[in-house]
Amino acid sequence: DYQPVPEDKFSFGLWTVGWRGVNTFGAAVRPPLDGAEAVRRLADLGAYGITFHDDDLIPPGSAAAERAAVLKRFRTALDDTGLTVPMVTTNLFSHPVFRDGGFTSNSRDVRRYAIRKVLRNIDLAAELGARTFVCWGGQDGAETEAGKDERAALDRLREAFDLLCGYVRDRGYDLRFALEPKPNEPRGDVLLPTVGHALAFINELEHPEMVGVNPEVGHEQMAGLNFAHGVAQALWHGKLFHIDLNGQRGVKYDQDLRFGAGDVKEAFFLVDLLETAGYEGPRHFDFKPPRTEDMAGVWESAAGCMRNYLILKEKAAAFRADPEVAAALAASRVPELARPTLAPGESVSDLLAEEIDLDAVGERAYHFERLDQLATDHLFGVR
Ligand code: 3MF
Ligand code: MG
Ligand code: MG
Ligand code: MG
Repeated sequence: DYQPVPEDKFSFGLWTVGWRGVNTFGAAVRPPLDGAEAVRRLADLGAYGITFHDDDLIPPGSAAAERAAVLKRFRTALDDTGLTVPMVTTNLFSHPVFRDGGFTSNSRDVRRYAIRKVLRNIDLAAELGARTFVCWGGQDGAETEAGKDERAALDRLREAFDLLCGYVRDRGYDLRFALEPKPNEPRGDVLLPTVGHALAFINELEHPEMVGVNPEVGHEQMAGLNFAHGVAQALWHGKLFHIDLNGQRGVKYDQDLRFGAGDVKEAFFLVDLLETAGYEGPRHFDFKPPRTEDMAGVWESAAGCMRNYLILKEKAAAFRADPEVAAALAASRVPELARPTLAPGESVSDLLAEEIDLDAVGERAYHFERLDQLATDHLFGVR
């Protein structure tokens, strides 16, 4: 049971199952994972897609022949398994040239190189049929205020996205961009720290319709924010182009736990939201199997991400179908919020003419605790 199938649209970054466990204080603990091997293993587990940074798949500095050979092996594995590449992304953070960022490095030659690197990768994304191109600008940030002109950085970021959107249009690619916000790490402060910042930035672009967000569970939680609320707002703006699912425990370093580990209750309401709000994109896992694991543990961890999603999906559906929950929702006046505050044809004068019994309405309770306990009972499996 809870066996994933391609229709569930689960996808994984090659850099997740391929993470060798290097951290700030520790060396690699696992061997490199070949891209074609990852494709076969993920397909066996029931996933439908694999995503990658250019450098995850093709070792940086590869000669043209080597690049072609790697791609051929990867494509063969895709063809053999039916796994897709729904999203591609670019590494603008590992190489030392990106120590002050990519699109917003103070160095103009680095910015030009970053855009070039992305343009080449966009061609590859289109070639592989990807529909979403994620951009995470992890080194675009600062540790100091004096060293970075924030407003100029936003100008350069806008310049980069206007250029990239123009390129995609010129080439006629069916590709949209998704910005991935993160508050900090690796930089002390990262540009576009939250979903809200990213949504506001998108409005300033020449082609805002081509750009959305790729929120990550742990990233919003690192800022102390409610991830389900952030995703709800992205959906409300029609901007949830992609999503990075994982687990995080509170405001600390980016843990990238498997999905379901971390804040389980928020995960429950996130799945409830995705499954009821009409999100049709990939359920993409961006996690890091802990360095305590060997390769067998990596595949256990990957399977756990999908298993937990499917369990939560079942629990959330049961919560929504429960008549007692329906009654509790009504008692909490949840459906009433969907009613416009003014009825059709009413005007401000109707509103001004109205009286409210402040004493009586002030005594009204909302019974959210009972409702929330019903959700918790479903989550705990006792209903
Ligand atoms: C870092 C991330 C990134 C992005 C990736 C895709 C390395 O915290 O989450 O993973 O998801 O670059 O754009
Ligand atoms: Mg992350
Ligand atoms: Mg993370
Ligand atoms: Mg991510």
